[in-house]
Amino acid sequence: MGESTSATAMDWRPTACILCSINCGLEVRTEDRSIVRVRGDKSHPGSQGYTCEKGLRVGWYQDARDRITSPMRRRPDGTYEEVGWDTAIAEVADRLGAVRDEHGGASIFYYGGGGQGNHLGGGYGRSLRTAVGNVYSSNALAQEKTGEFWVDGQLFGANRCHTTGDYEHAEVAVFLGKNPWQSHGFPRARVILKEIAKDPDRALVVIDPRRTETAAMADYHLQVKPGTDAWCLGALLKVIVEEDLVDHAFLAEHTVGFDGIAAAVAHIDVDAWSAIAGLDPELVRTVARRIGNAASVSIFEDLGIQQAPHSTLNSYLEKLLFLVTGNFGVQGGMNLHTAFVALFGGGGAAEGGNERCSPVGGHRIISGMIPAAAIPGEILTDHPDRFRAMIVESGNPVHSLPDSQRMREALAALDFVVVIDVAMTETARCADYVLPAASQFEKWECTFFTLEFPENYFHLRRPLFEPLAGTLPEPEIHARLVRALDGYTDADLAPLHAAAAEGRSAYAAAFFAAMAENPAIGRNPGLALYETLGPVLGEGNQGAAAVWGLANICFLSYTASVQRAGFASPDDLFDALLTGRGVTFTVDDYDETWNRIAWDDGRVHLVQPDLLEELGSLPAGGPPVDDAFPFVLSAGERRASTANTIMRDPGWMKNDRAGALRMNPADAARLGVGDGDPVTVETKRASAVATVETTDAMQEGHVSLPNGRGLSYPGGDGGDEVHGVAPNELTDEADVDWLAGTPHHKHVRARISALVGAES
Ligand SMILES: Nc1nc2c(c(=O)[nH]1)N[C@H]1C(S)=C(S)[C@@H](COP(=O)(O)OP(=O)(O)OC[C@H]3O[C@@H](n4cnc5c(=O)[nH]c(N)nc54)[C@H](O)[C@@H]3O)O[C@H]1N2
Ligand SMILES: Nc1nc2c(c(=O)[nH]1)N[C@H]1C(S)=C(S)[C@@H](COP(=O)(O)OP(=O)(O)OC[C@H]3O[C@@H](n4cnc5c(=O)[nH]c(N)nc54)[C@H](O)[C@@H]3O)O[C@H]1N2
Ligand code: SF4
Ligand SMILES: [Mo]
Repeated sequence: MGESTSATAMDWRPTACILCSINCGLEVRTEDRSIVRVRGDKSHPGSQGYTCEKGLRVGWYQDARDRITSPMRRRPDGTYEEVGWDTAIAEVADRLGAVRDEHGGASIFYYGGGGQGNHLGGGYGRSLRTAVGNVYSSNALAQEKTGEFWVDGQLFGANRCHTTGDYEHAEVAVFLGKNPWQSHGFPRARVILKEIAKDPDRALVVIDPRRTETAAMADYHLQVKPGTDAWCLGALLKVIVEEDLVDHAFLAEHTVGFDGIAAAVAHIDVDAWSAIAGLDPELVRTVARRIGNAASVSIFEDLGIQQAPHSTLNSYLEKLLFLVTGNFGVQGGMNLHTAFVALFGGGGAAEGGNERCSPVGGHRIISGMIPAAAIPGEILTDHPDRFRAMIVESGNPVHSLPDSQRMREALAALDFVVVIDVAMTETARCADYVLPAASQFEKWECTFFTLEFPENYFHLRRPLFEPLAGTLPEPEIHARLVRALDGYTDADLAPLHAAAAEGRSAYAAAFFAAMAENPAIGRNPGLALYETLGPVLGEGNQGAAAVWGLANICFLSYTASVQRAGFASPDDLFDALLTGRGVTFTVDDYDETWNRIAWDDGRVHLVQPDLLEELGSLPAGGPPVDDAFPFVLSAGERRASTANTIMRDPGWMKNDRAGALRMNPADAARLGVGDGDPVTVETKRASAVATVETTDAMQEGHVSLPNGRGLSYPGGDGGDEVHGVAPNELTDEADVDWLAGTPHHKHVRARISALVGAES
């Protein structure tokens, strides 16, 4: 291309992929306001140059043609008009203030705070929540992971005790309702999967009703019938106990309650339970022995069990499997990791918490989150404590939560809704005001998905571009709203401005003193940093300021681990992060896991009576069948061209734009349809038209649709184009786990029929 080498080297700028929780480090080249070239960043400690095909296409996010470039206000007729920022801030603050003053801050609900690539804005949003007196909140984690967090809180004492696998070293890696080939979930997933698959001394186990890309590589594929994991896991545990494959030394030293577990699985008939799960009992025994005899086992549980029947019980049985075999706190096994910022925590059996309930339905609040599926029920009622207003920040609940129709009704019933987003999303179209955010490449940004062990990584990204004209980064939006709502004044900030001018150590002293002494600062630490430390970080760096505070908390929480990573002080860590490259912020020994247990006795408490009771009363014939709806629809499969609703421009997809309904050829033959044919998919809530793709990777009776389809995007003729089925038009808010309220998105009962003649 005729450029000099040095110019080329300078042109590649560090950033990260924003399409899944792994956030692979990228190096990109830009032109004007676009990302034009992408490659993996070899210097990133987690991804080490790795990307999947999606990361290379991340420019489609930055170039989206549906960005909002002005605050939008809804007119009485439902259309939107552009208003200036000063007007929007004044009116949004006014309306939130009015709801707060009339009904109390507890009536203002907060949803979201970030997607797969952006948590910093939600961090700054804490101040807005404080200013309006917000009490109740939720986000996407409360429709997938809260059951698992609750189980962690029981076993280890606190919900923050999150287990992570060590797939790089595991002799046996088990993927339970998880297809890492497509969905990742751990760094360099495809590389590591291939390594395990080709090593004769290691084994890959996949538990999935579908022959996924991962299952096709596996040594053992337990191809369960959809919704029968509790039986499959119960049978595996029974074999391990019955054949004495448990690690007695480990159990004696580190756990309490194993006798209770042995008693609870005694009734399990391995042959019968395997049959219910559609499995050969000999294969179940073989896999149990492989797990029981391995030097190390790591297990990844994900949506295939978390969004399916017996969700929380499944999480519990999964953890018992690695615990009774002693695969915890060891290399290649499961461990408790650090967190740059606690993305979830708040509760656990040893620390109280998990005791609060939602104000209307009395739903269990886990790690501070109301079950996301319960939100409409907290609004569509005349209960005096119902939610009256909602702030949505970087979330698309109308599209992503069960029963989109009900969610739209709920938003319409509120006194006030404000959405902060980059696009006029399905949710934004239900708001009174939409505030346009700068994109994730137009501001300092990061995620708090710091879930690795023994080395853990954090990546603070520099902006690649100025904010698009008319948009603002979230800290600026929050700072303006908080000022309008009386959060703090210039007088509160003056001493911090003065200290910031003197340097970092004077600033630190002044900041921590102000936090303790001045409630206006104590309520708004992130924004106070943004306003006072931010300006001295250098031109364009203001948005990084709150991370200085977070680096201090991280250093205090994990001092030895941060020091082992080579940082002698919080400022050392912060300065490393300001380079905009991924950083290893903690280094641990496997033993460190034991220091992280929250129970006073330092042991794992194995018995959870409610879940053992659920295990004991599983229906003898397996999950109920509904003859009116003979298919099980998994609504929301991860594929090569899905990325939640982050990519709105259909142009980013290389294939499968319509988001095919995958189906076994025998089912298709019975229905008289073939590849590319339209069918009607009906559930008890709604019906939709989908396009068939036949594949023997699906078992009979099981069909699947991808996640993230059915988005509106401006088409060529000025109108909106929609590609594929929005999965939650078909789901029901009532189909949820009894304990955690997680929805059964992977297990939606459906009826399918061929669309013939004029209709098609
Ligand atoms: N390409 C891509 N990657 C992504 C995302 C994306 O949108 N696209 N999203 C990211 C997000 S937010 C998440 S949470 C993760 C989710 O990652 P995964 O959980 O891996 O994703 P899914 O494909 O939804 O579900 C996993 C598997 O569950 C299986 N399954 C369905 N029913 C059952 C059942 O009854 N039992 C069992 N055992 N399995 C069942 C499905 O066949 C599927 O293979 O992916 C992340 N990564
Ligand atoms: N039926 C079914 N439903 C599902 C799933 C399923 O498998 N099946 N999967 C579920 C899962 S696991 C998840 S995690 C959720 C995900 O669903 P959501 O949490 O709703 O999130 P995302 O689709 O990731 O989109 C986040 C929002 O952030 C916006 N955004 C992007 N960049 C920025 C920014 O810089 N600032 C701001 N303010 N906004 C920005 C995007 O436009 C989008 O509206 O979906 C869930 N829904
Ligand atoms: S989608 Fe995930 S695995 Fe793929 S490049 Fe992006 S962050 Fe990496
Ligand atoms: Mo997710």
